[in-house]
Amino acid sequence: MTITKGWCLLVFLFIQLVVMALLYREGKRLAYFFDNFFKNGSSSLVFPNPQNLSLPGDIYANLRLITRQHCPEVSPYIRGPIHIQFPEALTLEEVVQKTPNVTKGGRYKPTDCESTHNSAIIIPYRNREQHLKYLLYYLHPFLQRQQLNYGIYIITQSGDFTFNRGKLLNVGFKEAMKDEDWDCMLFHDVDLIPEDDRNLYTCDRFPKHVSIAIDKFGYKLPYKSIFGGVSALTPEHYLKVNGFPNNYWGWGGEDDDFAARVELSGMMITRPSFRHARYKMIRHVRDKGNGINPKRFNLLNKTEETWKQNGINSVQYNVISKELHPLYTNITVDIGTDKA
Ligand code: BGN
Repeated sequence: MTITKGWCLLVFLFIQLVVMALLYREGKRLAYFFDNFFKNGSSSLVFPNPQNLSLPGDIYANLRLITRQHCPEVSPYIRGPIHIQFPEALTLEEVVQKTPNVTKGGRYKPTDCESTHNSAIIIPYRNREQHLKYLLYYLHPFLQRQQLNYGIYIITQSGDFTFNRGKLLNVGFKEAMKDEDWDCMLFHDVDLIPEDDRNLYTCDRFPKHVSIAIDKFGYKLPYKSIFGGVSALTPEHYLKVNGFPNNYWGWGGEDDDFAARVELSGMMITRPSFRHARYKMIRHVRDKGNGINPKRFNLLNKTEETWKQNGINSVQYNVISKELHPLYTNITVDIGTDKA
């Protein structure tokens, strides 16, 4: 009896010793694991392929697979200035070949970490194949080096009626938001190629004017309140300004109206660094079907009275097709004419 009690005590003490030794040895690794787990939160839980798990092997390797790290605040792939050229012989098929990792519809997610940014690029479009080819060629690697989750949407105006950039952007916003919970929308002209990947395609606290230094304008703002080219807004910003006006047919003014809406809704426009937000504009003659809009001055005079009724809350259109191309999603849309 006494011997049994003594043995029990001895075994108990031995087990305690082993547990303490294990805890001491493993403590740091456990602390590191839980630290990361709580920092990353449950949103970074991923479900790995069971075949990759080594059971009953190293529990830490398995835990690392399950809790994927968030991408770092500053991407290690950012390089700075990009040398832009427009090789005439380049074809869209070659651009597709040179752009691996993009999934159908022009989507991408970093493979080595969990991105905290979901950016949709919305490009109003009609008959600009050459420009689109160059933009895709430079934009995909640019966005991937920034470690973003992203999708590229081309919003194509059907028919021959005068182009309407603002209305197409409203369509782009609505249609892209049906696909995914994007947290930043980049409204992007097809002829602007970013020249430096430190120009982050993410959103700020207020609407951001991004294309502030364009070669065509000597890398300076042509006027202080300009808001055209490339802008970045969260869905909340976009709804707050009621999107773009739907009734600017032809070139000019819709971006100035958009800038006025930012002010009228009590926000301000932010701008990135002039050193980073540099663009090359692809030279072209003015398109047929996008003549200067003579009504733009009159329309701009009325923004204050009209902005709350005319915008994302009143846009009407018919989607003709939605095609998932290898490098972009193309939404072709009938947006009517200025009569209807
Ligand atoms: C402005 C246009 C913008 C255009 C920029 C840059 C107008 C409205 C009359 C004040 N605005 O003059 O739409 O983005 O030039 O090209 O024409």
